Amino acid sequence: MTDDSLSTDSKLTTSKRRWASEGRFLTGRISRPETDRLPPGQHLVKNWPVLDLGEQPIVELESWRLQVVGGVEHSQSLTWAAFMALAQSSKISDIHCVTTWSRYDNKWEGVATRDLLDLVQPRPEATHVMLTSYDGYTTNLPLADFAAEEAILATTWEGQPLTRDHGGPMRLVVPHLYFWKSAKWLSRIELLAGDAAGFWEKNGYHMLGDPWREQRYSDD
Ligand SMILES: Nc1nc2c(c(=O)[nH]1)N[C@H]1C(S)=C(S)[C@@H](COP(=O)(O)O)O[C@H]1N2
Ligand SMILES: [Mo]
Repeated sequence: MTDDSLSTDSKLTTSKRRWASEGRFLTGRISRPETDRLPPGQHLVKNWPVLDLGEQPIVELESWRLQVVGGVEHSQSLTWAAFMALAQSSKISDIHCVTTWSRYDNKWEGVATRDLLDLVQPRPEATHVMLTSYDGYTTNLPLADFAAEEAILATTWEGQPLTRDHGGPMRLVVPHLYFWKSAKWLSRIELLAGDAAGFWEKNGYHMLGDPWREQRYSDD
């Protein structure tokens, strides 16, 4: 490899190297054996239930925007075309809903949250993320969890465009947390210097929501 090729990719890899050196997004999680795949208190479903506040917004691609703001070097207001021009990834993951259903092996395509973070460059003080959606829903999570390897801003499910009832045209999927953290119809990602409660978190749900530790309610 020449010095030239090192410098051309440096813009994209700088933040990754910095995060790696800080150990910033290392959550210490390891892959689990198949027998230990279902978190405590969960049961398996084959269908995919729809859960939301009841209003499923119609978001036209022409007017769709994804804002990334707050503790970032390069805030964004991405059009659909700009979003689809970002590196596209594919992930397969399990869903764990706090209402006790889990669904295995969901195939998602979209933009890995890490690739979006490479674009915006989080500032050192950013520790948490607040997500806001087109239906007014909000939810919060630590930046390290938002940046997890499996986390994706999904535009397809099982090879088909994400349907409106499941959050189309784009939703977040953070599979290692309860599914209420996976905002449907996502419109805004704000990086914060501390934690703040979103909709369900203000209504008694856990600030983190780790299914493996059964963090359903704020006192769990
Ligand atoms: N914008 C938005 N996102 C949301 C919700 C919501 O009401 N509005 N509900 C959350 C909850 S509680 C769950 S369990 C999942 C359900 O996603 P699904 O309907 O695709 O199964 O979406 C989450 N994301
Ligand atoms: Mo939920």
